[in-house]
Amino acid sequence: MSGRILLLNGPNLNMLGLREPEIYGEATLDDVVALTREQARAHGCTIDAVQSNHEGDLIDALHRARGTHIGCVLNPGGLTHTSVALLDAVKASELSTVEVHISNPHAREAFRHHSYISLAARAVIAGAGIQGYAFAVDILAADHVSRKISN
Ligand code: DHK
Repeated sequence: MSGRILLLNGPNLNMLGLREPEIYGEATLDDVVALTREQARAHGCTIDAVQSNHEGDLIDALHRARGTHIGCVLNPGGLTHTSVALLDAVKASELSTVEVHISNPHAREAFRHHSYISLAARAVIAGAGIQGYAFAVDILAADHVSRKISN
């Protein structure tokens, strides 16, 4: 079951493994990409991985993936809680998007409890550590199979 999945990581996720390991763990962004690729491969899918600390780059990546990818695994980092523009880009991309958080934002500061992105998310996975990225791939791949069967 082939299909391209966009793996999009936002601000500060390039610092995984170094940054607040008691919250985000010791795995690096390379580990996240490798895990996500492995899970995608098990479903016959491929991953295009993008990380940026710049909102506009994330928006551009979503626009580029419109019509070419079966879905997006998105950890928007801090933009989760602030960015209407990123929400609009998720909608404009028409990509089925699974929002992933390594930590559980609901168990943290109040400003992390609201997500703009969730308004457009197919699903939200939070607090499962980096394994959440693999679960997100499972959801997108399963949806892709269902769509193929019903078409
Ligand atoms: C990552 C961040 O960088 C934070 O700004 C979010 C999210 C939580 C995570 O848990 O992956 O609040």
